Amino acid sequence: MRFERVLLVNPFSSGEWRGIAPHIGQASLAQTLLSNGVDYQVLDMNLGYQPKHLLQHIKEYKPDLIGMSLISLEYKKFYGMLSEVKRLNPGLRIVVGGPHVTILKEKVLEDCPAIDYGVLYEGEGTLLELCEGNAPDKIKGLLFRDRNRIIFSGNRPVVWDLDKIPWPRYKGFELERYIREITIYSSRGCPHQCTFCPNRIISPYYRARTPNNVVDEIEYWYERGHRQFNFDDDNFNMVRERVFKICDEIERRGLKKLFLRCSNGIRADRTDHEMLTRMWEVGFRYLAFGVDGGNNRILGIVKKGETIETIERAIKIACDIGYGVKLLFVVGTPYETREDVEDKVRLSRKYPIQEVHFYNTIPYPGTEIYEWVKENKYFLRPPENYLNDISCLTREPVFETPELPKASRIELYKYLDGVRRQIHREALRRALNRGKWPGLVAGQVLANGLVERLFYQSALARRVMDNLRYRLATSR
Ligand code: B12
Ligand code: SF4
Repeated sequence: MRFERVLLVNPFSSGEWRGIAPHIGQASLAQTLLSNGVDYQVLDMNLGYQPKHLLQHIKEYKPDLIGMSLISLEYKKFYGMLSEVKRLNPGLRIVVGGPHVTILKEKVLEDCPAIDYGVLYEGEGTLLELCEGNAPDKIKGLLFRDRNRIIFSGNRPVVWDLDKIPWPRYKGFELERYIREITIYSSRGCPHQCTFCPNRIISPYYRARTPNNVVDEIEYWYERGHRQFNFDDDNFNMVRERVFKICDEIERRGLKKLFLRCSNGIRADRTDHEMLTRMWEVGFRYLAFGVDGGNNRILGIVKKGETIETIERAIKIACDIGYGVKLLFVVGTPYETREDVEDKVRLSRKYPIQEVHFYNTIPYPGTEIYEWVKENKYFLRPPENYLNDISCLTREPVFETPELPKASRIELYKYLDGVRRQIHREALRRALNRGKWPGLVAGQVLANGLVERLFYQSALARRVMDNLRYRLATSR
């Protein structure tokens, strides 16, 4: 069966990330469809669309395939949405992809009879072959139904040359409704094996686009007036040489007044003074570090593969150069004690950082932590429930340990929220002292929960914030 009209849907619509940036996975799928002449439209429910808008869109566009991206959070709601779509449009085929499907596999089609196909891992090639009308059993990476059975066609070969996947031009996306920052995914995957991280299942092979290809994307948007870019890679600085080459290429092409961020976390052990100085020269101003442990005991237990000394050195270099620095910690991992958590707090207070996040640890199926919690019967709620309604930002623990029982965890998260607010206030005070008020207001609004949520409800407010942030970053 060929598919000629595809409606790509991002159903996720709650929380503080609302309407910030288009879904990169969907943008990448869209570009592959566009490059191969398959008609598509996009509905990003993160922009405030409701299920009734989805049904209306289906009525007007008359797609023959719905392509929905699924993360685990709120998956039951999305299953309900798809069931309603199918009930009203029985002939319409539904394909789903994304981390939820890659992690739970057949279970997704078992639990939601409305879904016809599931795509595991990266979906560009699989979706295209599906649209081209290939037999499902010949399309690698596909889950499909054969009478009453759910069949997996087998893993698809890894795409080692990422330059072969066209980067997104966002045709059909309401790009003007998001902040003006363009998200760049310059590499995929991560070779590390942190025990809490689902990336080892979702995206275990590290591959990188060539510097030319990455800077082509930046230049394309630069010519259209964009100056802000966020590298959302799992591991942007994995290959040192590549980072330098990207910087050289940005400079060679004369792309000036850029504001570049790495908000998803770079590896401290791949960072050095020379690299961060070079990155600063071409416009990088904001870096996040996935720290996760506050001392070597916990770093060892979570298999972070780096020491606290290395991490501290990287944070210090970044702060000394002048970067806005964000630290990311998972809290409550196995064997972690209250004193270990205090080490995280001490580390966060030791350097003039701009932001910190203390995440609730969520055991995702397939991770080492998940197996450990399961074996020890430490779950406070069954995974099928917490995967649906608890995220790393939620302050409800989903498992406990002898070192940190449920009550201590709840109290701890409250305490850490206070520490977080304090650190942000401190950053605000420092910025005020330096006379950096416009940017610091922007930074703080971005960093503080309530104001942040209020602002993200409004496209106009987002635009104002965006401008302030850019002015600060480029004034240094
Ligand atoms: C960048 C990122 C973000 C960015 C998104 C930026 C953007 N513009 O898209 C921000 C910061 C906003 C974000 C927010 C959140 N994120 Co996030 N994020 C990521 C991250 C690091 C990369 C995702 C990405 O862009 N990958 C690159 C693209 C190309 O891949 P992709 O999106 O996976 O899409 C490919 C395939 O999945 C597949 N595919 C996807 N959809 C579909 C649909 C169809 C039809 C088909 C055929 C295929 C297909 O094909 C795509 C192309 O190859 C991942 C970790 C990771 N490495 O995956 C976490 C991750 C996806 N996030 C996660 C979570 C939980 C969240 C939040 C809920 C955070 C929270 N509150 O706790 C929010 C929800 C946001 C939302 N509205 O959806 C989890 C999901 C876990 C799970 N099991 O579901 C992950 C895996 C992180 C983690 N380690 O826990 N996130
Ligand atoms: S936490 Fe970071 S370094 Fe560790 S496996 Fe995940 S992406 Fe890689």
